[in-house]
Amino acid sequence: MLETGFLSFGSNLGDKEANIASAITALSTFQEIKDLQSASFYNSPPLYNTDQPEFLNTVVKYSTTYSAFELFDTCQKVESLLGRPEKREKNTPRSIDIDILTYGTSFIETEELTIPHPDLANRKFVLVPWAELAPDEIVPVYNITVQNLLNICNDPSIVTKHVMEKNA
Ligand code: PH2
Ligand code: MG
Ligand code: MG
Repeated sequence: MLETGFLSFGSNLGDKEANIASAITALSTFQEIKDLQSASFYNSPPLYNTDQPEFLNTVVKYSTTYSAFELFDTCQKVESLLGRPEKREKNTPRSIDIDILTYGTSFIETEELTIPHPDLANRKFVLVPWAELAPDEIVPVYNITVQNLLNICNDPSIVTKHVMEKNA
């Protein structure tokens, strides 16, 4: 079955733009993953541990024949491919972070994976690019649109559109 959902990408180590672009390209090489569609990239101040470099973030729409767990494994594979070590202190700089925001209308709660992403409603760095891509998408569990989640989000972060340095 083909499922549709959204992924969140973040990088705050090395060539952030290249890291996110390479991660999207790497995911697109799996035949089980189709129709990747990215929002613009955005600069955002680090949430939680503020003593680390600024992030680059985006959100990508996907279709996949993978189960949520297969998709999760594949995202982790791509993270390690792009030089992210398996063991790392929480909330320290990373070359790439790929999080599953939604997987169809699924609600999944296990030790290793929670979908929808438990923090999505508290993060402007997720909601701003997501609202650019799919403002009218109803977010499962919250049952309101991405734009409405952004409107009521109390994260004070200033998230700004990134000016691309390179031509793809
Ligand atoms: N990711 C985190 C913690 N804080 N802040 C920003 N701006 N962007 C992120 O991607 C991010 C963060 C943990 O995954
Ligand atoms: Mg994350
Ligand atoms: Mg992650």
